[in-house]
Amino acid sequence: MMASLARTILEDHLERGELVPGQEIALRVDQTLAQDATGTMACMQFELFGVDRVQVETAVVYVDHNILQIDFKNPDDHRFLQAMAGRYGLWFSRPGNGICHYVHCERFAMPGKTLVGADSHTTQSGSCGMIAIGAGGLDVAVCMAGHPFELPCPKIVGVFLENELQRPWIQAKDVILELLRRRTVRGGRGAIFEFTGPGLSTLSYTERGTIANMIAELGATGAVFPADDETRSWLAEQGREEDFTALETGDTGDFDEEEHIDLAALVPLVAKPSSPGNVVPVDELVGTELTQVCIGSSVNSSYEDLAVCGAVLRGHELSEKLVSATATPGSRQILDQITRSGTYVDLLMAGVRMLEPACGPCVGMGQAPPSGSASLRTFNRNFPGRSGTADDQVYLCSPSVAAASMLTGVISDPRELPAPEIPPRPEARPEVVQRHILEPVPADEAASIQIPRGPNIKPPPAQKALPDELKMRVLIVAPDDISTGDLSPDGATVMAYRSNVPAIAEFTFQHRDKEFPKRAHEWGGGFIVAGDNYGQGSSREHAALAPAQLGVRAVIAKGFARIHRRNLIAQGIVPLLFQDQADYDKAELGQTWTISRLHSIAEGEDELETEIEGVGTITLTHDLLPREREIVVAGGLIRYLKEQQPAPA
Ligand code: MIC
Repeated sequence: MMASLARTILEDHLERGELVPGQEIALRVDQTLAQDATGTMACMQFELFGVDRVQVETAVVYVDHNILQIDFKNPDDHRFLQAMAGRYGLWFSRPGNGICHYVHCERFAMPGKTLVGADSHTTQSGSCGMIAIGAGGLDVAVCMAGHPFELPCPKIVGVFLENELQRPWIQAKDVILELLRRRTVRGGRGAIFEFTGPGLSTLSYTERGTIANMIAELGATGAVFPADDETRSWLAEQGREEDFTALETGDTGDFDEEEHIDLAALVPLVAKPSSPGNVVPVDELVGTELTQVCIGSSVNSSYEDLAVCGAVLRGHELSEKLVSATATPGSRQILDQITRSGTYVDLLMAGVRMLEPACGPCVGMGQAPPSGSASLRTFNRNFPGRSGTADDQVYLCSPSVAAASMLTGVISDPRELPAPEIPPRPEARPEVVQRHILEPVPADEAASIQIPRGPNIKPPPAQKALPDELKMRVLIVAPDDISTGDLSPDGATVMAYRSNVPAIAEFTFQHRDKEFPKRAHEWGGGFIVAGDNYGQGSSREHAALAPAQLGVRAVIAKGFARIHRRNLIAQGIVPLLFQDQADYDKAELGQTWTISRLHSIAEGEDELETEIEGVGTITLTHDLLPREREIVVAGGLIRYLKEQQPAPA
């Protein structure tokens, strides 16, 4: 019996704890990544630890999110990050080089290693036989400063793949959409999905990347693929064959749970508005009118993804029903390849707008669709308003469904098309990317690098001690599945304030409750009450930093998403749970709640009496792990670490 690869890598990196699902563990981290929208805050928090140089083998900062330069804010951030990278020994990937997940897979991912990244889709590097986990900026900063990464030990779900995809119309996207269809956006919480079985060898490295990227949509901790012949030839093409080590994934008997997927039986799937878990077969949606179709961007922007679309569109034009269509390659290498294969011209001539390799429309960085209309996208998320249009109707699909729909202007089933002639992938030229990833500056030169801070770059707000008793008002009663995009919205306007917490706080809950920040100011802070899966989606710690800035001291929910739960803890907001979920219904806007004996959490207390004015007493509880108890009582991770390790004299 083969042992689970995920468990083997976890074991190799275990610094503290036992590999028992749910128990607190700490892992040695080999690599970190951050991008510009999360990286400025991560870097400023790293500075607080007074460490002279990053303490991991490889740390990279990518500029790929806030790439619109319509005023000084984003370019100031880029200049800051370039200088920070130079000063502290990170690699710096310039804007235009590509999306962090793609470039990391091309240039840095390595079998058997661990990667912690300030972006939820860091999981994409799991395609290379490594454990790759998304985290908040502060957790990544702590790893860069040499601390291990703390997390609840995940369970391992073995996903057995049988047979082969019916290409070109059934694609890797349909595998991950199938998992989302079965399990929904909450169905991967606390788990690493390990892919195995006879169908695996038929999936290319970038197809595996598609699945690993979107494992984040299940709320999972990560995805792991083996390092096999496919991985070896990918690394060889990247001029990195020496980074290869063969690693097999596990077999029946070594997993906590199993899933079985017959690749040959899959049909094209589509996630309907406005959740990646809202998945149905394309048949149910055929004929839905569209105004926009977008391919590429954060996921499905590999050579093969774009080439199939180019081949379908060759010699045709976009339907007149559409207002626009876009294509975004994942990296400068892919842009180079589609240029040489003719795909670029195929797309261009068909009328597709060719965008630069960056996250772009996936995070509402341009290309918002017309009001109230349907946009079909090969992206990973369709939370309400994420596209930049408040009443958007975003559908998520594979590249072949997108290509078929570009021809017709309505959602279409690609299986009705004639077989396309897909141009083979031209040999990769990794230097087109590598040249623009600036190397870490040697330590002796680095010490003298000055770090320019533009006027929008403000220091991270100081964390505050947690009082033993909190008597505050309920600022909002929110439903299930609140995303971090509800808390700290996507899009060019808001994301330009990622380096300025007081400013970005004014956009908290903008799409759901415009008055929230004003109310929080007037009431001197308060509590958020929410349903299950609170904080699903991205890793952005701004979804915790901004409420903290507005005086939120606790979130009381039916359940939390993994990364956001940890971000709350790290930023000094207590994540509490209802002992009796029916008590959620007692919550009302404006009520005063008194939560007592909060400091007893650090002594092992699990139940907190809470008085709701005019209603009575309820019991709140929590699922904090031993160190997390101490972190919340200290008022956040920075305060906790400083208390543990007094600053050098
Ligand atoms: C996303 O896809 O939601 C993002 C934008 O990449 C985020 C990171 C961010 O908000 O900066 C993520 O996935 O963590």
